[in-house]
Amino acid sequence: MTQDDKTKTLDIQPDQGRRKFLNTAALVGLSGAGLSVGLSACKKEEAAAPAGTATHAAAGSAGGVHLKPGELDTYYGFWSGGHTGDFRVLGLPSGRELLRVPCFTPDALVGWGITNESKKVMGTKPDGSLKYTVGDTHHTHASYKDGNYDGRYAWINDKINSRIARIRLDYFVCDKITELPNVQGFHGIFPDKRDPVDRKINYTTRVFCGSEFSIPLPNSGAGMEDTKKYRSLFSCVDAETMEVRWQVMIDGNCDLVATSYDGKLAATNQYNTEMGVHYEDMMSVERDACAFFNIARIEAAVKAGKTRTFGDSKVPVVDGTRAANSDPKTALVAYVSVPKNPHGVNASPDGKYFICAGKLSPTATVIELSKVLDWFDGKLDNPDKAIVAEVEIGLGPLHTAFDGRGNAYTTLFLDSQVVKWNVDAAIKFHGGDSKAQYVVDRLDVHYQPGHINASQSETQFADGKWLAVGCKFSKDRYLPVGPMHAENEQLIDISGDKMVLVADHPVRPEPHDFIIFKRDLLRPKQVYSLDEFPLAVKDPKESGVFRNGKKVTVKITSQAPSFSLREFKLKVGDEVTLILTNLDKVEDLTHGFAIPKYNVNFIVNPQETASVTFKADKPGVFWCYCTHFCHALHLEMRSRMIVEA
Ligand code: CUK
Ligand code: CUA
Ligand code: CA
Repeated sequence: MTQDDKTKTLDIQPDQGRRKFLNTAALVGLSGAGLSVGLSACKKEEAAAPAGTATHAAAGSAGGVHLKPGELDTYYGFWSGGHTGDFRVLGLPSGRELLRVPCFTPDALVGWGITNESKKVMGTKPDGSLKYTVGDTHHTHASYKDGNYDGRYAWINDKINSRIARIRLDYFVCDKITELPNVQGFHGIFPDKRDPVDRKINYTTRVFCGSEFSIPLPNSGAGMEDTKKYRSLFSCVDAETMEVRWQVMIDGNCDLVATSYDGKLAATNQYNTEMGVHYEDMMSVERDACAFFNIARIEAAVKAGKTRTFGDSKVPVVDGTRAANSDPKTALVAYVSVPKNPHGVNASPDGKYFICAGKLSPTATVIELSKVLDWFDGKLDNPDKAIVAEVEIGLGPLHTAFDGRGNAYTTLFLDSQVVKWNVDAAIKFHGGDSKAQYVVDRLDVHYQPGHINASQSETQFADGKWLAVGCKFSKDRYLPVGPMHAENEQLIDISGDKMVLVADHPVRPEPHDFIIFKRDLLRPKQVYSLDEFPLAVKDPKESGVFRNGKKVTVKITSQAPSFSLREFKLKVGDEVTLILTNLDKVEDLTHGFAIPKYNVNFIVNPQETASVTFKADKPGVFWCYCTHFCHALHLEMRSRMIVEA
């Protein structure tokens, strides 16, 4: 042990006290949630598998996390930003943040929410202002082909205003946002992996969206006290058009979403089958559910017109409630019962199982997908018989990742641990083999982990190298910077039998979910194509001020270190649309365009075009300047906007 490691061990000591304190506090908060059972159960197990205390002293074989200057990461990580409303790109294993892609909320760096192009994607009110300026991103997943990521798109949810955004992965920009009708609290999201009927379609064509909060349908002021009639809809969005194809009305709520590799099933875990409106109502029964959607049957029902609509929405809605789906031969939805207030449903990379984490139950439930299909085929009399394991793993299980070697890794929020457990052994244990040791390892994390994911875990090519854990509390892990703490994304080497904690990465609050995949699955473009932009000013000679009464169009190009117009003249009262094309073709040569006192700033990347519209309401001279350092004469790169009274 080196001196450094000793210090590290000493540093860890005080955290034991904090760990206990927070656990006790959390347990008191949840008294009556049936957790005492879990506590004693876990104590027993700890003797067999003591909590991991490994530090970086015992590195596994996945490789170092410290990259030398100039070295590139071997994995991409896509992270949600939480209520910053963005999508983030990290390099792994270094943990370096490479990019934030603004989606739902304005971003001052690129001018998202300022340019006309971004406002069109975000959505505007009749007066041209943004419809929404807040967002809350939780879950991001990418498009599939042949069971692996194909590098076309990623999608991300906005929980606050129930919007889904698509990110084009050639340019890493958000190109479409759709607001889901008649839902609130859009939370879980997952693309399908192939078509359930047309077997030639072996790639993503649909994205499924769960809605966490139940509301009156339609939510237009009637029936607000009749809470038993509140409903949630499960939505299917077309991956290409981004239009909502159909929705399913269900009993209970949706939380997270998973999809099967054969395209036949999607599922959402439900923590509020009680359909309660207060938290004590939501945790009043011992078992909730995981609802399985039979995609082919739902699409057939939509085609056959067995649908209805709510309010102004034209989206067809099929009936997925329990009462309408008791006959397996015609059912669109199967409700598999799982313990109390589950959180997280994750598909194993072998395509066989979905795993629901218990949250208020110290268990994980393993559901075999072929058996769910058997129920739909009338070969199984009860969908609950698709449960092949339900085993205790620790307190507050939330999300699960996989290593492709048969092991699952589940976050334990209350225990502040990750538990590694073997799925086959859990199935054996559940089947009566009391000697089956399914818990393989436990590791302390810092602290209160939520999401977890492993490299390639959400594909059929899970490679079992890296595990990242999103810890909701960082407490003493970083220099204090006042009351708000960074979140702590921890990196764990899972290439060996024991998990080894190798790095802490601070992140700005507050990401939830993320995915990690090999870098060669993406080939982003470094320069735009002028043809992407209908308004492109393709030649500096096209620049100028074009007047049509009060409507004025200003066309400008940029080529370091100058703008094509050294000055341009406007009159007070003009309604101005300014179009800027960056004609530089050199990689990384970005220009900015700021107009003082007019609240305008945006960037144009190589060969990109962007436009802004504003009213010339102040007379004077305004030095429009380049905000993005581009050249030795960057400071001199300006254009004089002259507004005449
Ligand atoms: S939820 Cu955040 S830790 Cu929105 Cu995915 Cu589980
Ligand atoms: Cu152009 Cu700085
Ligand atoms: Ca419940």
